[in-house]
Amino acid sequence: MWPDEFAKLYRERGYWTGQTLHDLLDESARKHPERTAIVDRNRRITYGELEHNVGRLAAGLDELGIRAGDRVVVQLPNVAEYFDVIFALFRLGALPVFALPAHRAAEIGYFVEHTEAVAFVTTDVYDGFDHRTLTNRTAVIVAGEPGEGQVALAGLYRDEPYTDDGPEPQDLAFLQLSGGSTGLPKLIPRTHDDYLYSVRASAEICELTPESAYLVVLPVAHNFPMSSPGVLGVLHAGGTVVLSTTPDPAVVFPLIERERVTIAALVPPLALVWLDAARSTTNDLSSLEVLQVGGAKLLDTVAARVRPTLGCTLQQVFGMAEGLVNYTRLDDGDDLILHTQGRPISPDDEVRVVDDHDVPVTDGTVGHLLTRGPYTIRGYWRADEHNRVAFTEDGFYRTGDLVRQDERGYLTVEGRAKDQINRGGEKIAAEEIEDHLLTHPAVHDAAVVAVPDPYLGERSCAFIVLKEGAETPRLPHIKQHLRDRGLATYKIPDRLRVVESFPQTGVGKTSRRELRAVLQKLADQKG
Ligand code: AMP
Ligand code: DBH
Repeated sequence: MWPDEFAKLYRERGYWTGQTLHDLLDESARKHPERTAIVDRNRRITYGELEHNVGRLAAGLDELGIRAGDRVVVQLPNVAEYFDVIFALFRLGALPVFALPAHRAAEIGYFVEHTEAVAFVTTDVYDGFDHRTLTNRTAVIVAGEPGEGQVALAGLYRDEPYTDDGPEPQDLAFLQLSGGSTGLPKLIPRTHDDYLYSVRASAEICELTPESAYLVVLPVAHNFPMSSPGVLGVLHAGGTVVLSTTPDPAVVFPLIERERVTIAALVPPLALVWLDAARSTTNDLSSLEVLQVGGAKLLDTVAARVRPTLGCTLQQVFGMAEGLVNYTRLDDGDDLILHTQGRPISPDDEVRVVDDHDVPVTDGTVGHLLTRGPYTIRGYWRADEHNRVAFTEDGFYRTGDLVRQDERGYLTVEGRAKDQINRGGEKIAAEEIEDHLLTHPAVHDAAVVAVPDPYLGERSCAFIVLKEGAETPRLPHIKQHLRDRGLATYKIPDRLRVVESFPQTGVGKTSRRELRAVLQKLADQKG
């Protein structure tokens, strides 16, 4: 949490306004109850209906025994019920823990145990996978057909809404996930006050209005489509959230035409797919005003195709669930929009670009990005040891990104110093995968690095050293071993390479980081 003098400053400057996330919905429902808040593949829901359903569901969740401060792991695809669930939890002051649909038993089990969750809210079968089987360590609430001993979400809506007091604005609102770089995923504690500031300021930067229609194709619980300005920004502005369970242009382009979508958020690989498909589409995409691209570095050559092909403004978004979000502004010139990842939301976002010894570098020089500010966390949830390395003593978050800052304050991402693979916006912590690989009986040692990929930007490559005398396992078996351990599919290494031994990386104790750097070169050479 922020030291008192910072909290005081952020309130004085009007960033923290003393609102909760539930107040955001309340306010919009009061202002325009008849406007459409959510459209999904089955339903259209007005602000008035959403508010009403949230109150009724909060009453049912309260009856189940869910209390303020309790953690509830939420894993839902892009469906309207997601909004009932998260706002009902906000209403109670219970904390959603935002899992992604791609997560499997390894991740969900960890979230449930680490957060001591009182419930897991999920779907029945989605994308061919049965989510009801992911954990039996807590109460399972299913949006759909529940399994034995599980609770149907649909049965939890009471006639009368919940009326007790809600949480305080300075309270934690939820736990968001970090892509991370160490063994186990870290959880990011965000307060109502700090998150709402980033949402309101983002809605303004992106010029959202009640006429805005925002298309969600990325997983709705991810921090980018949630808050930059995301679904919360749209609900704050009184616009319409249009949910799609697929990013496929064959489905989504007709949806853009039908709903007159004005703004959409993509990761770079999807931007490429859309740009290619747009050349031959018969759909009318002329309602699109802004295409946001973020989550991973967008190539200049792809950036340059957005306006000519889609006829809309590109907005680059460089953000992180830990806080800091940078945007190119809609009226910036092409020099900024095509070649930078934007500048911070807030005049009080403090950005430091430093060398390996934390000494600031001069403008235009590449260095490590450190940041602190009114919506950037001061520590991960229950992770004291990790926090000592992930934050400076004076509270700056070490992003692990290598950036350049120009004299106007705009940032360009030049690389990364953290042990992470950014697979088209999906982050993979090298150490987490290595730890899983080491559980295979034939594996003596493992190191996971990124390899360049023309479509995803990066893919993952695992180098393994076999145990002496171990029979060489077939590589598909090793991948299967990781799947059997319940690892999300995007974390399964794209490539596996068996090597005799790992290179020596200097004197004394082998540094994992140096080792990965050496293997990275090997991977780059051989492609
Ligand atoms: P996370 O901390 O898991 O929320 O992931 C945030 C990270 O994603 C950042 O620290 C960057 O490494 C990466 N990232 C997000 N947006 C961009 C972008 N526009 N360009 C390059 N990297 C990005
Ligand atoms: O990658 C991210 O985590 C991200 C990207 C853009 C993010 O959290 C955000 C905007 O808010």
